[in-house]
Amino acid sequence: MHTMTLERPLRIGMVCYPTYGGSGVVATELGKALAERGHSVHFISNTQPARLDVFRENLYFHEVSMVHYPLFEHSPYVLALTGKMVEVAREQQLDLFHVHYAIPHATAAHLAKEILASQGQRIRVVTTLHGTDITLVGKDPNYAPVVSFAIQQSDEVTAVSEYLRGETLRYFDCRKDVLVISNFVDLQRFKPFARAGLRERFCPPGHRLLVHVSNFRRVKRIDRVLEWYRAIAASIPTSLLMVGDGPELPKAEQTVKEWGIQSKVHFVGRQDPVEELCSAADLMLLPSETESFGLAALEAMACGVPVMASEAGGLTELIQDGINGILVSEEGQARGVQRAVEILNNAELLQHYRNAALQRASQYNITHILPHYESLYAGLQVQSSSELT
Ligand code: GMT
Repeated sequence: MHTMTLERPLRIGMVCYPTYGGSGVVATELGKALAERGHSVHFISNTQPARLDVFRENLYFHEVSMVHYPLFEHSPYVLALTGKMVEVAREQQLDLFHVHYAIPHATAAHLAKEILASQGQRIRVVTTLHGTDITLVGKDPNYAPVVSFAIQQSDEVTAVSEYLRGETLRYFDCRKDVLVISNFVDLQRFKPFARAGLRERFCPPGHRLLVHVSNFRRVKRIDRVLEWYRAIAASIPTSLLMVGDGPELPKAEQTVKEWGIQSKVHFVGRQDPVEELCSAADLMLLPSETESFGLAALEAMACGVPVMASEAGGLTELIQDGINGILVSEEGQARGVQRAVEILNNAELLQHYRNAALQRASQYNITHILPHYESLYAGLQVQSSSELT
């Protein structure tokens, strides 16, 4: 990639969902890294993002407050967000909005940009597509034309994997290219931990420990996590750590009760930081129906944990089958389980996979990825100044 250098630190409005979902995490970690590089980063969201620490230099949070009125069955968040974006852009003299997840953030950015232009302020918009905003929700015929338009109107659009770029160009009328800037991990934070006694809390001596981390939505196929676990545990003594929560959690808890495996499957809810929990495990299970990137897999790999995942979407770009993980096709479920058992049964082979996972994760260090975003911003800065001359 050709890189450009910024003329000066920027004032950036970072718009994202605040929850534990991957897009909010990526936005927050990116914002924190940009702030350390001297840029002023103003987060705009309905609640403070989970991983954001606003007491750090150059980081700010602006809460979107909703207007409730009896006429509204659903309060119009997009309008409240747009209003807040306009206010922050004006008061902080922002150079650009970087919005994460197209729906509705890219639409709000376009509206805010037009409002600001009508008041004489020029602002740029970068939209980062994360996955379900394209592959699931965005494709819905109710949303698709709006997403297409918001993509067209953004000054730059990025996707977190080649797979997602392909899906975006295939399903949407983009009228522009989509740049791939892959997700990243902070290796200073995500690294192998060995917290005394932690593994033993979840698995007796001699057991292998599997882990799953997600927001327990249908796309994560929690039922398949349990099926994989049960099949593996039939061949080798194994326990399972389930981290996170979401709509599919009650059903999963019920299944575990029905199967009578409560003593071996541990639901620990949302946990941040997850690096210590991941580090305690031998293998992560991620049988998602689709995954534009699979940030949870990368974070596990950075902790030295290989990943058994479905052969789907961006997971096939991150995980190298037979080297640092296992990719399981729809037809290859039994074979996938058999390979997992082989690895878990062989300490030397498992260590080999662990080392390879660490090595793979090091290629996604935030320090390698951040310059790509800065270069993108620099390109916009150059365009803006050349338009003025
Ligand atoms: O599905 C999630 O875990 C949340 C969702 C989001 O946008 O909040 O995640 C998507 O974005 C992540 C960060 O870019 C990716 O790592 C996930 O693969 C992607 N999820 C899906 O594509 C299902």
